[in-house]
Amino acid sequence: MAKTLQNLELPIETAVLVFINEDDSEDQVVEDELVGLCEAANVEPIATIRQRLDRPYKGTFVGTGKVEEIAALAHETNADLVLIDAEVSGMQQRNLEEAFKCKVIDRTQLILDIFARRARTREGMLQVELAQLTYMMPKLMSVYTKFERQKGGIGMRGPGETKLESDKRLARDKISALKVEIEDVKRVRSQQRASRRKHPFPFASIVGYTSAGKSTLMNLMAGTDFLADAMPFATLDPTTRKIDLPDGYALFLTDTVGFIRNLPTHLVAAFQSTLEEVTFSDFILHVVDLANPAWEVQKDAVHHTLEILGASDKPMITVFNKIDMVPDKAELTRIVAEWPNSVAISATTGLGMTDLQLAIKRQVQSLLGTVRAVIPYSQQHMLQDCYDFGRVLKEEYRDNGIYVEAELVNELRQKLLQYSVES
Ligand SMILES: Nc1nc2c(ncn2[C@@H]2O[C@H](COP(=O)(O)OP(=O)(O)OP(=O)(O)O)[C@@H](O)[C@H]2O)c(=O)[nH]1
Ligand SMILES: [Mg+2]
Repeated sequence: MAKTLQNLELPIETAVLVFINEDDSEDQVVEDELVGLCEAANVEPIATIRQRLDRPYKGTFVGTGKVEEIAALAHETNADLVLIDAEVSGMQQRNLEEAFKCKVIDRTQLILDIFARRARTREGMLQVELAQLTYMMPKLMSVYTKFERQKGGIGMRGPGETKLESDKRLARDKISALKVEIEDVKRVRSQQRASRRKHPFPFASIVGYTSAGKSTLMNLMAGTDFLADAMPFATLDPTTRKIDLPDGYALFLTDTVGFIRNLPTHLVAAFQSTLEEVTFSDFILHVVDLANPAWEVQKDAVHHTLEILGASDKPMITVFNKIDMVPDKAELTRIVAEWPNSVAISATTGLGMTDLQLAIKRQVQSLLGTVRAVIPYSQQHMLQDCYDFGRVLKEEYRDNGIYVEAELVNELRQKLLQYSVES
């Protein structure tokens, strides 16, 4: 059954890492990323091996020669596990475990394990468990199919098969139960969102590749002290804060879980409730770690994930971060010029923050519309709403009510439309 670890200090496990990437120019980046993931999961890499694959082998994922090579290396180093930097099927995993005589873990399992360690809220834990079970289901299926094929006949129900059947049913029941619980949590979140919507400031979400600096930026803008750490997936649960901008503008900003490449779609789907904040945003701040040599690949991975979430057509400000670590200033200028609606900042030194605030202000302004209305004296509280939740440009006491000219977000604008006048 799926485990939901929390604050559990597990011993360090040693691992042989198996890299699969085709493009040798990416070797270092791919390697660094997996080593980072290992560190976050208490796994110590003790040897690495590489296989260039056009297509995985059906039974063992890697080729026969490679299976022997890895088995020898695992034996020699006395590794606790072999970590494959790809998604392997249940059947492949089992065949490899038999060959290596040790545990085999794939990239998705490793990431899920990190998520499980990071989960702090009920919602986070429920989602991790759902993701783990959803991930396990096809593996259970493949075990079952293999058994079935081996036995071949009708009425040959062995104990192993019965156990698998009941495992499958248990997993399926648990998945349904988790989905119901997550629906509950989602309802609470949607109530919170609705109550925030009563304060009609625009909503924005910070998205980006893991470790891009999202939480560091959130902390700088909101004056908060959320965990920001070099470890991947430091943030799992979303947090929202109100941010005040110069000239009386404001917005709600949400910091959320980081993205990573090669994340299976169903895994993204399991985190739908956390990532829902992104889909409800009026616009997106996409933080890109410009100091990472693979920033373009990471950027594409984020765009791809946004597509899966159905959030790719939202207005976006691209925030190139960590420019304190980018020595080539001409390159920086070129990149910002090349990408529409982008700014360059350092979330640790505060460099470029004025540009970012200006870009956000422009985005907020574009979501606001000007209203001219005469509010009846009996509805005076609406004038206060305009002050609290918008920008009042003009106010005049007239015989039939208070004339206001204000910049407001759509929700509040709608309420005032009934009293609107030409001037
Ligand atoms: N040099 C430098 N380091 C930065 C900058 N912004 C963030 N960092 C560092 O990058 C690491 C990751 O920062 P986080 O803010 O945790 O990144 P994140 O995007 O929230 O990461 P996850 O929540 O794990 O997805 C931390 O060690 C930060 O101190 C920056 O502008 N310059
Ligand atoms: Mg974070």
